[in-house]
Amino acid sequence: SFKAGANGRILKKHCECEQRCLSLLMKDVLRPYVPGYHGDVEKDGQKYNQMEDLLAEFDYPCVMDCKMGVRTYLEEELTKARKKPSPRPDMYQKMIEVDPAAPTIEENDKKAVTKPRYMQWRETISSTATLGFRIEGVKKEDGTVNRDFKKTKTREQVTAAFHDFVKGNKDILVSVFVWFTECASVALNTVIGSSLLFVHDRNGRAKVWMIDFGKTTPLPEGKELTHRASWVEGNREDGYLFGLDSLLDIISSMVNS
Ligand code: 4IP
Ligand code: ADP
Ligand code: MN
Repeated sequence: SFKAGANGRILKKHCECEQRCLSLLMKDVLRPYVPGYHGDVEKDGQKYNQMEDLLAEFDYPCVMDCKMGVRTYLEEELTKARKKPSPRPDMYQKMIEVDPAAPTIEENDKKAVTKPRYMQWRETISSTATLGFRIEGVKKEDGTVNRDFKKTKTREQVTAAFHDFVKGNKDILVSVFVWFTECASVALNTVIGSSLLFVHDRNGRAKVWMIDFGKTTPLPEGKELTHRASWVEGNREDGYLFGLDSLLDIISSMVNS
């Protein structure tokens, strides 16, 4: 869903929700921590959001994508799946590739699962449900990609993956994070499926950005989230700060050991 754009920009398949969010973020205190947004463009009949290529300033970058939060799907998707379940054979296939014993008898009969069922299963086999974030993928400086983190679940497994990513250079991990916790703009949205993108390179440059706002939605007027409270259906909590807390805790123990 990405395309190279002009002058150090990239094009991501257009999404109304992400456009709204990126536009607001351009006027927000979080502005330095998100890709610069340059409006939408149309190319070959497809609409795109145009944004800053975060890797442009790096020399042979290593990249890690951590998906934040305890929940990775919208409450609306849950409501929809309940009212009018749409079977997802593709998600059933992805499920049995990881664990043939995961589907229920009924799911095996249908060779399909619902989206929330698949997403919840992904949350519990990874660190999402317990730590409030998970590693989605890592790209090394030689361009090789590792997306084999679906069962990276325990604090020890996550720490080992971080270690491997920074290759022992712990300084890389320190450069971040004071900004986020007190940020009102976060309080006013449910942030689902958004990632932190960690980047470092051979010159020792290191940075972290927030990306992927395709499922970040405004709260009803007057409602605010803690981003730390447990999610129960209807309260819209996302566990974003719960995840950030545990991520910071893991990083601090790595830095101090
Ligand atoms: C994917 O599952 C990811 O969760 C996608 O989120 C999600 O897209 C897909 O849902 C789901 O199939 P795997 O990572 O296990 O393959 P992301 O793109 O952020 O990684 P959404 O649209 O929910 O963000 P579908 O419904 O698009 O297939
Ligand atoms: P999707 O909504 O399809 O999941 P994301 O926004 O999460 O897409 O981006 C997918 C991947 O693309 C990220 O893990 C990251 O490696 C890369 N990426 C996303 N945005 C940028 C950007 N602005 N600059 C450079 N790389 C990016
Ligand atoms: Mn996404």
